[in-house]
Amino acid sequence: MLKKVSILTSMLLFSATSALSSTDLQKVMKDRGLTERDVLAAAKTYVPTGMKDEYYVFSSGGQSGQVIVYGVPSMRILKYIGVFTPEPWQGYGFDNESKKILDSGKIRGQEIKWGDTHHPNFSEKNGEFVGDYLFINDKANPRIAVINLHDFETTQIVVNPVLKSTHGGSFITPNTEYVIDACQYAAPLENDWVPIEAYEEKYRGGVTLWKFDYTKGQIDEKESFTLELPPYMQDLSDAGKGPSMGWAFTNSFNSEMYTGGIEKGLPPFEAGMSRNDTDFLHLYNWQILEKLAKDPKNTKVINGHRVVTIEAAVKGGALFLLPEAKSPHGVDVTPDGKYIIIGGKLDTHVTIFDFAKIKEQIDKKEFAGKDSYGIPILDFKKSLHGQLELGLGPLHNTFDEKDGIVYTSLYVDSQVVKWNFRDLKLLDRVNVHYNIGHLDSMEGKSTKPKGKYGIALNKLSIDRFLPVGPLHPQNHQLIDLAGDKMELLYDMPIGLGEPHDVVSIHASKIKPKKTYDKMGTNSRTGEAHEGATLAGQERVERDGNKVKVYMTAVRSHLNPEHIEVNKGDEVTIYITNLERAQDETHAFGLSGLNVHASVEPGKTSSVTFTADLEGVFPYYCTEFCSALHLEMMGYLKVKDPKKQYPDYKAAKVSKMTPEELQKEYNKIVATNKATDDVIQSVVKFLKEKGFEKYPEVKSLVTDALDQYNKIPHEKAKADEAFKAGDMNTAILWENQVWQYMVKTADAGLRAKNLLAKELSTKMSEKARLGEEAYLRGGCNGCHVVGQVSSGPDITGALLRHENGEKFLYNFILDPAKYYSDPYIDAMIKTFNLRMPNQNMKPEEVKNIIEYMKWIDENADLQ
Ligand code: RUQ
Ligand code: CUA
Repeated sequence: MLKKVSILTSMLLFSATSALSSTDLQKVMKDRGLTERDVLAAAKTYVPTGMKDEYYVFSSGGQSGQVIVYGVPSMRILKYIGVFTPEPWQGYGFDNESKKILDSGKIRGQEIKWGDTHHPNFSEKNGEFVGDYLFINDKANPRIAVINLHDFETTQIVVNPVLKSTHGGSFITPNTEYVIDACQYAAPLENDWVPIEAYEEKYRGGVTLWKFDYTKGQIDEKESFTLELPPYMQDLSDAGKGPSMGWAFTNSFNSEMYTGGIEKGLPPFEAGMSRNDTDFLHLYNWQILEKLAKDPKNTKVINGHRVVTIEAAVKGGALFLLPEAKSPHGVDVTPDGKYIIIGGKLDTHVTIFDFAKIKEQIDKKEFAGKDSYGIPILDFKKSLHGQLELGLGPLHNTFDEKDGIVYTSLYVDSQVVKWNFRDLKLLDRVNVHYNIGHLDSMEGKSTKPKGKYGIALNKLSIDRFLPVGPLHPQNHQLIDLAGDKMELLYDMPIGLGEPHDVVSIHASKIKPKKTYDKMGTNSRTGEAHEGATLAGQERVERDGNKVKVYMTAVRSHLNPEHIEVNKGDEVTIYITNLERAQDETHAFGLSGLNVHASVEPGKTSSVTFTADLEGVFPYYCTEFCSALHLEMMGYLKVKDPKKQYPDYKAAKVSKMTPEELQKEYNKIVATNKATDDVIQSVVKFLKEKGFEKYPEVKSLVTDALDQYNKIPHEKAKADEAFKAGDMNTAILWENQVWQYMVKTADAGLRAKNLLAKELSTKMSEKARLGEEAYLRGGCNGCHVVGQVSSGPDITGALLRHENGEKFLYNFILDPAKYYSDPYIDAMIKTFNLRMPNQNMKPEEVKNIIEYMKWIDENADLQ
């Protein structure tokens, strides 16, 4: 028995197409065991084919050292960006340009092959997100990376010169002045050996303030500096804004300065570090520190890097401590910059500090005391806005568009709690699965949060997905934040590392390039590549044992196709992708030599290797770029100059009689003529419709013409061979002419379709449903739009009969009734076929007629 159609289901159905009956939906629900709530959640997250998501989410890829990009609400993964580790698809870590970036992430000369990416953050203006750059930190190997969001490529990695591990990064000041990266595990700032007994004296924490040059899109290492801090094990950070602009906040979890020693029978770190009731929030003013850092009196230079001493920072009024509940974790400044919310792993409360109260104590120099390093300690009670009991293990916070609303993750309770940070009222809670760390609402960490959707980053997924062995994926859950009550919508397994944190941004704020505008761009620098090679400039240059190959890639060949080098040569291959059409990526893979590069349209990539093995190594384009992609290949031949090789005759083509050759020649010449006719008709269409006004169409046409303009050159070679009586060579060159024609036609037809799409009138909803019904009914089996096939062309069909609309309506509903109508009878005789009854519903037929009207409207675009 089917369940009674409830109001919700019938509402859903009411707005659905007439073709979808209530029984269809109910049957699916029943077969798949879905509740109404499930169906509603699906409707909220489903993004139909061809439609796009509203938000981008950038997630850290955890130990993969990458960044994962996905869309909300669909949770569809869009890209993995190679950051701290090689990513073969993108050639990241394989081509010279990206190797240079990865090499700058070496630590004391040591190559690091993994990362522990933690906190991604966008560039900001007035605390609002700007989709120009993304920053991300590596906790394990203290590094910060800059990703350019105009092509989603990593363009810089900097290594922290003094801290040995960092966690509180990468947090951005409101106008992207600085990227903040705070220490995690205290260690000597120098690279020396220091016994643990000297912990208080010699081990140090710190916060590095990386200066960002916005126009260059680069961290300026020389202008960057570190604030020395006590070895309190600093943790997360956040930058002040509005009234707290200029300040930044970092908490810590080892005010005890406990040093562990489980192997010596001492209580472990965890026992000693959670002994005190309070730890310290560090408050520091980067605007003052920036000035202090300019005076050598205030700094010591360690490993070539300026470190502002604790003493100088205290003296300059730039550093304070504030007790916070023991073992805190997240610290988040509210969007208005007025409050600072602290989560405590071992506390059931969140603590909310009022910045105005903090500032008052600082201004009046009223302190509760000093720590053993001389840093003034502010009064806990006097700084407090309030505390609120939320549940077990509050960690992180994210904000809503509605004033005062904040969402907090509860690690131990596996919940998200909604509350108000102004009046400290608890509003709602929802269970998540399981053990949530960070969470994010849309643009929730900016000064203008959008709320709407939330993402829970759950550390454990336990039983939520098909099992894949003892190492489980993590679970990102999508939560609907739009209403008063939070609703869990969707589970997404993340099978790549432990993603710690995400940031989200409205899709309209990210404007990536579709291709590189300047042919021969070095994508990592954005400048012209030294090895940029245009069509006709392909060559091999040799200088001693250094061989440079200037190669181009265009559908569907690499040029050159044969490279001969000697054993021991150092070979550099520059590959330029000459395409201008978007998504026409080529790639260069060399078998057996660990060489790979991805070359997007307009880009030049280079690879360098020593040819120390003799042999024949095929290379090919690794992206399925075109019908003749498999033919996009070549050979690298490495010869040992010390060896003698036998002589071989060039491969002979099969022995054909002169008559057979002539026949083949005639055939290919005729094919070329026919193909050229198609090309000319496309060209005529494009010109008549003014293709130049549409940039994307224009770039396709430029690509097509590039291919077409190669034809006379090859044709001349064919004609010359023909004249000389070398039929075989003439046929080969005619075939190459055909190759260029096919590619011209391919790009030309794509341009034509794109232009037709640009110019065609918008389809009404009814016409769209009509097209659906037309395809579903299999009408396209006999009728082709714009062409007579096994049935008449449907273009103009409405005009071919008096009172055509009404006539067709009745005819489609019951064709047999009209078989003897003189017009239909004539059609039946012409096509020797009768149109069968497709059992269409009246509504569907009406829609099909709307679709046919749309076809007629756009008939000149066919
Ligand atoms: S931290 S799960 Cu490494 Cu951002 Cu709190
Ligand atoms: Cu180019 Cu495959």
